[in-house]
Amino acid sequence: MSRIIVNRRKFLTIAGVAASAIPLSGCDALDGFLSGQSPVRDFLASANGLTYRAHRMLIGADTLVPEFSASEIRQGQRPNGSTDPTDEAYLALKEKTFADYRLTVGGLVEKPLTFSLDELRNMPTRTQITRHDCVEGWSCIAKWTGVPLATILDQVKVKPEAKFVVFHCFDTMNLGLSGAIAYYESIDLIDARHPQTILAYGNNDQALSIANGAPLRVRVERQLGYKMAKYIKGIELTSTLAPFGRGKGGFWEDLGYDWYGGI
Ligand SMILES: Nc1nc2c(c(=O)[nH]1)N[C@H]1C(S)=C(S)[C@@H](COP(=O)(O)O)O[C@H]1N2
Ligand SMILES: [Mo]
Repeated sequence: MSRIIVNRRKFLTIAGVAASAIPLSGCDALDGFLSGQSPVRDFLASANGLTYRAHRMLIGADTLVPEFSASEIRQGQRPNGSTDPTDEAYLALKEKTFADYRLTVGGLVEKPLTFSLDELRNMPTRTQITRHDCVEGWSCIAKWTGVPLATILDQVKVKPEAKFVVFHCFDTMNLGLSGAIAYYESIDLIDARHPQTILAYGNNDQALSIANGAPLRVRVERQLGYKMAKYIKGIELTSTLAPFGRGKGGFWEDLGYDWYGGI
């Protein structure tokens, strides 16, 4: 396989070399971020930020992850995390097989919009067979079908001050400490506009199952599984992650995971 698989530790070593060899100002993709608000600069100065920066320098903004052939799909996508949300709003939609589902897209956009599942299915489609890597140590190759997130972003017209896409989910997690907390995630606009970043409604030639995130989940193929929000209720464009959850950009990030879960 031609893909260079670099584990995170090794990557940080390479990152160190790259960081000394390549002046940061030489990276166009990051210029917008560096000139932006200080939380972004603070993040870039952190260890997690180093991984992010290194990824962005070593791997082009549009570099694709490998795609596989159908014969390499060995099993159904292994469900993980929430697999059967019991939240009221979700159950109401599920009862009508998601006929009333509307994806809301708002925040720093010129044209907030909602989309029904039929509308999403009638938009340009992308199908890809990719490998999902969960931080817990398992991988799974599966076929995903959906609409490129970039297509949605173009329709709502993202304002120039937006830096991140936040995914709000229906499911709440109950780890027993602070009660129910809604799952959420966030990615930057580079990953959001990456050609393989899709809002998936199909998996292995079937409608996306409830266990795998029905009716809509995101695929962010260059990052780890926890970044790929399932049960998406809404999408919000924002310039800062501070107002969401505990401010770290995601449910697991608030509990200590890296915001940039690069593989
Ligand atoms: N809304 C929501 N999204 C989620 C999770 C979750 O619990 N809730 N778990 C994450 C984790 S850790 C993984 S590995 C993948 C699992 O996706 P799958 O069930 O389709 O394998 O979803 C991610 N997205
Ligand atoms: Mo995961």
